Amino acid sequence: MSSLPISSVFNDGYVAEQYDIFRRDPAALDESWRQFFRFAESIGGAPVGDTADPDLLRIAVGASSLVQAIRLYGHLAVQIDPLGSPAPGAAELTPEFHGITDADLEKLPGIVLGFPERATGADVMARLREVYSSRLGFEVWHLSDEVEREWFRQQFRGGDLLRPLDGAEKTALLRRLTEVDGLERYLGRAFVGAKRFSIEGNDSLVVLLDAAILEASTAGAREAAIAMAHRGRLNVLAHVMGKPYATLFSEFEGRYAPGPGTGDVKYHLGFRETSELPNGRTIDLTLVPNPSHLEVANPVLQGLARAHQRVPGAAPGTRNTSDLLPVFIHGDSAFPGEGIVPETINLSQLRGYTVGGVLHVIVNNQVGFTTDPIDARSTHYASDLAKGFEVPLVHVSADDAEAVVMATRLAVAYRTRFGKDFLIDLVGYRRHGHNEGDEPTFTQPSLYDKVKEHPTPREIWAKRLVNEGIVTDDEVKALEAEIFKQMEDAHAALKSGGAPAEGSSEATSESTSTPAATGVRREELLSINEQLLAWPAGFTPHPRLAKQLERRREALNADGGIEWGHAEALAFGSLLVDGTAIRLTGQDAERGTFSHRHAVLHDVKTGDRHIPLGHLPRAQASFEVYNSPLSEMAVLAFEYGFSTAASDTLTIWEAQFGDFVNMAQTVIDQFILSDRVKWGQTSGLVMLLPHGYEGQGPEHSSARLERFLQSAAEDNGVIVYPTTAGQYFHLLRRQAALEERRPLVVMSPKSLLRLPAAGSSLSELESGSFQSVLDDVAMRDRASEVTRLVLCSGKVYYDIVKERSDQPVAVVRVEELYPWPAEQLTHVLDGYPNVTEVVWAQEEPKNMGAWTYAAPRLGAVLGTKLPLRYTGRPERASPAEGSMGAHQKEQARIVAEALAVSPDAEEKGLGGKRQKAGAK
Ligand SMILES: Cc1ncc(C[n+]2csc(CCOP(=O)(O)OP(=O)(O)O)c2C)c(N)n1
Repeated sequence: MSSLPISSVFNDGYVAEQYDIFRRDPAALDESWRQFFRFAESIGGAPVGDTADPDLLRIAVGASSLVQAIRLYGHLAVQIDPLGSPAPGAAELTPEFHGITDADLEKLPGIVLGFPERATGADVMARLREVYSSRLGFEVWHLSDEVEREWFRQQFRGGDLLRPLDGAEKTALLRRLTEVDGLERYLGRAFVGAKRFSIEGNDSLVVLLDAAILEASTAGAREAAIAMAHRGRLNVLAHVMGKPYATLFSEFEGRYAPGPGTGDVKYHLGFRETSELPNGRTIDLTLVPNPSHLEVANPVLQGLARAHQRVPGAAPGTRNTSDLLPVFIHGDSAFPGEGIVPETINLSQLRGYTVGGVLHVIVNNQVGFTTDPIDARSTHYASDLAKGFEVPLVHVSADDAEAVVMATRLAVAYRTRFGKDFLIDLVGYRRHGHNEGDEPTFTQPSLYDKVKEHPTPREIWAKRLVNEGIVTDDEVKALEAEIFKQMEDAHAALKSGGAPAEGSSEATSESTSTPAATGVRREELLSINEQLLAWPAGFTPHPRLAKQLERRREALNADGGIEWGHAEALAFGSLLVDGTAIRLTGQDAERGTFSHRHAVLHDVKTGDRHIPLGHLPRAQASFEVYNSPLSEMAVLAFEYGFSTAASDTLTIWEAQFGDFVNMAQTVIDQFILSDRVKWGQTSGLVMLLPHGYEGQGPEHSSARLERFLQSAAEDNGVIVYPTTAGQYFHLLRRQAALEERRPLVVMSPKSLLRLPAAGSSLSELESGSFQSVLDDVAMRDRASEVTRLVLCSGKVYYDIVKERSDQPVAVVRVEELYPWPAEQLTHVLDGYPNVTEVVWAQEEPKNMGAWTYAAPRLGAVLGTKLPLRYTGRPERASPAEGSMGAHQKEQARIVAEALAVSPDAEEKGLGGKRQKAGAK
């Protein structure tokens, strides 16, 4: 039955017509109109015209706006805080605000408001308040898709997702809460004062995760993956992930150092386990390791999830998003505070990044370390920023474990149905200080007065079940004792020698720089080149671009004709044919910031896209390329996460300019360059960081090579500054072939992209391998004449050799800076027996670039035989000059000094003729 359109009461003319019909032939109208007019007459008036009953209009309009108000603002009246601070409420939630009374509502038939199943307006309001203002606070009407809003309307009208728990579920919940609470109390007693970042106060987080995993599994998921910070992590590890109590206890005793290197604290460690669920299915569970830096593990997990959701053998980008449920667990201070949060949520619906929706949980304990919400955020709820991304939300008290399950069912069902994010704001409290050694009453005395008096979630739930007659007090106590005993037994067994084995504390340090044969047969390269230039019939690329790309045909025949972008395309093509998948992302990565790549072509007539590397006839793996959103931290973390899970894929992230990579410094420090020694995790991620001094100013010159070199240790990555297209070709192919995966940091060029001297020939791609040191071929025949050796890395090489006339100066390039190629350098140096001075030349300032890293290492190579000088920019606070004129002057000086060291430069240099090589 269609319901009466309430808007019609504003439209006198239309209502008059309907009323006319009603008076002539009531059967001609549908039931809602009939009820409306009957009601109107019953209260003694006509609904329209001169005789329209103003009271009727007042009640109908008022009631209908009250309905809307309850839907919209009902969440403000939910008692969400378990510690009892009152819900703010809203004037709009009262009938009086809308000019009506409870008595008016008693008179109004429910059907007038579109609720034929409710007798009166008062019944309608009671029902709405039960849904919107009792246990769950919903915020969903900000969604712009009406299908989604309608779905929520259906659920709220009585959908099964919001059903209460049955008896068995209730007792299972009691056991769970007893385990959660029991573990914290056991740890607190057995390891007094040890940090555990207890879950207490938000115990139902474990209940939430149980429910989410079960619901996702029932909907077909075979995996669930969780990213979370410290709070409650040990409890999640033990109870959701199934990490044995004994392992946990042994970590508390400091007896277990997992991983191959220096390890990490116990509340950062990841875990993987296959779990059997009450629905009879099994599910693979992953808790990703996280660093202290809050919220950064989330985009890492999103990348991992994306990798796990791939469908082997299917078209590029094909994923089964229902296969894996990703869960991000946030803190209530961190969520609104850390910029990585919106950066990550912004990935949610992007084609290169979507994982079919993330379940977000804010573990809202209403305090961040010692900071109150009033100082932590400018919004009412901790979750508010998610609304801007159209994420539906539910606020729920962590004390109401049953409501937590309802919220979770709704969340997982929404994700399953729409493939989008959902957020649960789980509002609890923190029973202890930030950690268990902290005294919370120093800073939150009155809050902790309340906490002290407040029963635990387990006690609340047990009391309810006792009241409902589901369990007895004795059974509650017996359960508690049984669970405590399990922990005692596990601990006793550990003490009596059953400890898990100690992990090794040595990181392996095999060098990754062994040259691999990475050449590709000439015929293969010719064929790939041809295939990349074969656009589909009817496809019209931009004419200028077509011409530019077609030059790649002749380029293969020209000496040094293969430019950087071309070499990259051939490396990618050959890898795809070999069976290595490729994923390339970055800001404007499809075209390439410097317009050198054009991995995606656009039909100038239709706008259609064509990705030549995605259509190689003999490709055995997929090629994916995406322009990223304007982010560095979230997207780099995403690619890192992807790369950890997709070992069959060459995963590449390209920075717009290398300078901007420092926005992602956390990801580099906490994950990319330290994961192996902390967590035994490996990644073969490639970072392309455009670097080089071309006079573009302080923020378009430097990818901060020095920072990567400073972090280089324990074989934790490879750092290169290649100078030819061929070197880049071999480098990419070597990276794909590594058995022991390591991240690869590439100072990649801007001006070399099209510099003829940096181009390579087909023969260079056909054979050979990446060379960590490039000798000066031009001086090979005159090696014995050479008295001065200039060592450098990267683009400055070309600036120097351009100015060299017939001076007896050899310019040798260190192409791989880490691992440091000591042997190769020694070998090259041995070829110049008459060298009397060695210069390290760089265009970066002295406190930046490779100098401080290279100097002591070169010293070791040179020994005391040869002096080592520095030429480059002096120490600077900012990487480069702002004006082109100043840049050119500096650049010319550096080149001149490199070729003929002036007495003045000697003074500035680190090494002088009289100093020992490599000193300082
Ligand atoms: C990026 C970052 N900044 C600061 C910290 C230090 N820190 C650790 S926990 C914490 C409070 C977090 O509060 P909240 O998000 O509410 O989580 P809770 O600890 O209350 O569960 C702070 C400031 C950190 N770990 N990471």
